[in-house]
Amino acid sequence: MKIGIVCYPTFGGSGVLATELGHALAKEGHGVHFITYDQPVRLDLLEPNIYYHEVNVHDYPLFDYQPYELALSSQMVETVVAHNLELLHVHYAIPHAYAAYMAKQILKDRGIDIPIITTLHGTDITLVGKNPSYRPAVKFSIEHSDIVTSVSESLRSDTIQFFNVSKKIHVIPNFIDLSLYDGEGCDKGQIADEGCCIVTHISNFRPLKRTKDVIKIFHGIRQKVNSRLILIGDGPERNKALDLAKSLGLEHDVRYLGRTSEVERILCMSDLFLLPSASESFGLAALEAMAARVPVISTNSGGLPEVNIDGETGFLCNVGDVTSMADHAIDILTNTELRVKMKKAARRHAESFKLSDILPQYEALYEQAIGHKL
Ligand code: GMT
Repeated sequence: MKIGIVCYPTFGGSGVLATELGHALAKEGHGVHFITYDQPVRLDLLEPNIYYHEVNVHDYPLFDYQPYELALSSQMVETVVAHNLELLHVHYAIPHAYAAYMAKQILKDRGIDIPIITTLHGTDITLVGKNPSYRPAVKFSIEHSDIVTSVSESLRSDTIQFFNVSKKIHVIPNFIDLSLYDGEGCDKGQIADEGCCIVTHISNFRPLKRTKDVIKIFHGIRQKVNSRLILIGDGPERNKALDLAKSLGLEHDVRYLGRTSEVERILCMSDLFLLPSASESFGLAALEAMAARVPVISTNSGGLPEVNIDGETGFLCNVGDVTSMADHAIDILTNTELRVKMKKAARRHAESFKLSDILPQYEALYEQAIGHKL
C-alpha cells in the first residue's frame, strides 16, 4: 500500500508512535510518506520505502497566525496526486483530521477518493479538543473520518462522552518494539555508585505531567533509600521542577539529561519509573519502561490502568497523592522479592503490546478503508 502519515514531528508520544508505525509499515514493504512541517525526531530517512514531504508555511505580515491547516491540506493533496497514495493516516485530531477532511474534498473534485484514518492520542480530545474554540471542528472531523482509532479504551469512552459521537471508534493500543529493550549489560556505574537505586522520569514537562510531583515523590524516596533521580525530556515546567529539587536539597541526587536519544540505555539501568500525570490517555513512556523490565508508579488517570497493572507491574495512586506514591516506591526499592516479581510482570505485560500483534490491526483497517472506497 502507499500510505501518507501526518503527525507532529516533535518529542511527544503521538509523533513517536506515528514514526515507529511508519518504519514498521515500510519494513513490511509499504511505501510510507510522512507529511509534516519538520522531520519527525525518530524518522530515519535512509530507510527503504520512507519518504518525507515538508509542509511549508510562508510568513506573511498580514497574518498574526499563519494558516498552517491550509498549507497542510495543500501538501496532502500534492503528495497524494504525485505519489498515488491510497490512504492518509493522521495522528492527533487537531488540526490534522480537519486538514485531511479538506484535502479529501479537494481531491474528490479531481476524481480521487482518498480514505482518511484518524488516530486520537489524548489531549486532542481530553484537553484541547473539548475547548469550545475547537469542539465543533474536532467533532466534525472525527465524524467525517472514514475510520477512527483511539489508543485506549479510556480515550474511546472520553471521546464518545465529550463529543457525543456515534462514529465507531476502534481501540488499537500503542505498541512497543521489544527488541530495542533486549540489550544486555547495562553499565549502571556510569550514572550511580554500586547499591544506589535509579529512579527515572521521561516526559515533555508540560503542566499535566506534574513534574513537581516527581520531585516530591523522589524527596520521600531519598529520605529512606540511597537513590538518584534521572529526568529525561524538556518542556515548560523543567526549571520549576529543577528549582524545587534544589530547594529540597536534592540537586546532587537529581540528574537532568534533557532530550537525550539514549532512552533505552537509561531505562535499562533504572529500578523504578515515575509517571504522576494528571491525565494520560495511554502513557507510552510507562510502556517503554515496562518493556525494559522497570516497575512503574503512576496515577490511575485516563488509560494508565490499561498499561500499568496495580500491584502487579507497579502501583497506581490518585493524582497528587505523592505520599502514597513515595511509600509504594520505597516498598519496591527495598523489597527485593517484590521488585524482582514486578520487573518480570512489567516485561510480561509489555509483551502484550508487541509491535507484531498491533501492526496487523492497522493494516487490516487500511485494507478495509481502501476496500470501501466509492
Ligand atoms: O503526553 C503528551 O504530552 C504528548 C502526547 C502527544 O500527543 O504526543 O501524548 C499523548 O499520546 C501518547 C501516544 O499515544 C500517549 O501515550 C499519551 O498518554 C498521550 N498524552 C496524554 O493523554 C496527556
